Amino acid sequence: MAKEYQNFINGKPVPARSGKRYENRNPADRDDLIGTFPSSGAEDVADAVAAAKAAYPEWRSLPSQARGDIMRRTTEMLVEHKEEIARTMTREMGKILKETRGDTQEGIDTGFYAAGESRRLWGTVAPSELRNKMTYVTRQPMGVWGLICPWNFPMAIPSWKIFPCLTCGNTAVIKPATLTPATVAEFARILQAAGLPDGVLNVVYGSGAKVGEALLNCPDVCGISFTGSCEVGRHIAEVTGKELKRCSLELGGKNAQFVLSDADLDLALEGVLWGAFGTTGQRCTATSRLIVEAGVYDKLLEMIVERARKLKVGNGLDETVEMGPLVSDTQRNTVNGYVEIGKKEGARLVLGGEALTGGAYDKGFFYKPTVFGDVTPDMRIAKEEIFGPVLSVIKVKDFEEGIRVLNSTRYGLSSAIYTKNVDRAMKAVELIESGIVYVNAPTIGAECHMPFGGVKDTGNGHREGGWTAYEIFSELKTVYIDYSGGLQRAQIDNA
Ligand code: UN1
Repeated sequence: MAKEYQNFINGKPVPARSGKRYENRNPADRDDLIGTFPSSGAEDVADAVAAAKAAYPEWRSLPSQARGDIMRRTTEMLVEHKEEIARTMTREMGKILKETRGDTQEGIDTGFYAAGESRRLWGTVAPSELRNKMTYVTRQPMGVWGLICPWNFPMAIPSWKIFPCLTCGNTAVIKPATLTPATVAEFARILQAAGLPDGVLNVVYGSGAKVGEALLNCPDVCGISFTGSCEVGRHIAEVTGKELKRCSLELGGKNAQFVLSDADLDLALEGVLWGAFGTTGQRCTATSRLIVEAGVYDKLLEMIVERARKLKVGNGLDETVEMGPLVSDTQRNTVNGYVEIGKKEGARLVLGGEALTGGAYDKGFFYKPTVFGDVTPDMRIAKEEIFGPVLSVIKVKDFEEGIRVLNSTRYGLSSAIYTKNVDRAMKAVELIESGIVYVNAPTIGAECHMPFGGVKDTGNGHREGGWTAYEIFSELKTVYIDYSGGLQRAQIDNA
C-alpha cells in the first residue's frame, strides 16, 4: 500500500477539500510508488493561511532566541534522520544518494545557522541630530509568507526559506514542488516534533496553477519567496508588484566555467564534470557552458569526452551510480528538444545526445551525458537554460573574448574561472556579471552561510542564504526616543 500523505494545516494532517489526490513515482523506476498526495486548491490554501494568520501573534511575540531553540532542536532531529531523508529524496527526485545526503546536510547547516542567527537579529543605533534623543533600527516580523519551492533541492531550498522565515517571527504556508513532495512532509513532521506550535508552518500540496496562484493572490499573505523558472518569477513579480507585497525570486541560470590556457587542466576537468553532470545538470547553478581559450580547447574537450562517456548512469539508490535520471518525462523531452536545436544550429555533438534506454533504463527517464563542441555564443544552446546533462563548449581566442562571451546571456547566477594567474583571476572576478564567482572551483556548491542569488534575469536583487535571507523576511522599524522633556523639532531646532 502506498503511503497516503496529507496537507499539514494547523498542526494536523488534512486531505484536500476536493478529496483529489495524485501519485508520485520514482523517476528512476516508475514501478516505485512513493505515495499519494493531495491535489489541493484555493480553499485549502485559504484554510492554511487562516491557520498561519491565527498563529502569528503568539509566534511573533516569542523572543527570537526561543524560536531559534526550536530551529536548533529541529536541526538535531534532521541530523538523526539524515539517511532516511536522503533515501526518500533519491526516490522522489532521482539524484544519487551522495547528493541527497549533501542536500540534507545543506538543510542541517542552514538550521544550525538559523539557531545562531536568532541571537543576532541586530539593528543599528545611531546618534540623533538633537540633544537628549536617540534613534535606532530594529527588525520586525512581517506576517504570513508564501514559500514556493522547486523540485531539484527538496530539503535545502525549503530550508533556506523556512528557517529564516520562521526565525524572523513570521508564519508561513509552503507549497512543495509537485514532483518532490515527500521530503517537505518529513521536514514539517520534524519541526512539529521539535516543538513548533500549530499553524506556524503549514504545508499545502498541489500544482502551481492552483496552490501557487491562490497563495500569490491571497490578501493575507505578506510576501512570496519563489525559486523556479523566469517565466513564473515574472508573473509573481507582476502580481506582488501591483499589490505592493514583497517578493524574493531565485530564477534561471546559464552558468559558465571559463578555462584559461594556463589552468590546471585536470582540476578544470574535475570541476566541469561535477558542475555539468552533478544532479544530472538540474541545478540552477549547473555548468551549462564551458568557455575555453583556444590553446587548450582541443585537449580539454577530448579529456571531457573521455571521462563523461564513462559516467555510470542509473538508479541513484545504487551507491556506485554517478548520475541519476532526469526528474520527469517532460524534463527529458525538454532536454532532448534542446539537443535537437543544438544539432540544427550546427553545433558538433561529441557525446550522448539521446535518451538512455533498454533494460532497467526503460523504467525511468534517463539521458546520456551530452557534450556539444564548437558552440557559438549566438546559439540557443549557449543562451537558454536547459536544466539537464548537456554541456555546450565554446572556443574563445583570449581572456577578453571569454569574458564577453561569459557575460552574453540574460542570466547571471554562478560563474567559474580556472587559471593560475592571480591577476587574471582577480580581473575576472571584477568583470564577471553574476551573483556568485568561483576561482578554480566549479559553478555548483554554494555554502549556506553566504548570500546566494544572481544578477540580471536570475532574480530581483534579493539574496537567500546567509544573513541576507534575514533581510528578506523582516521589515525595518526606525525608533526615535526623545528624553528632553520638551518638543524638539528635527531640521529646525538642531542648529
Ligand atoms: C539550486 O540549484 O537551485 O550551489 C540551488 C549549489 C547548491 C544550491 C543549488 N548549494 O549548487
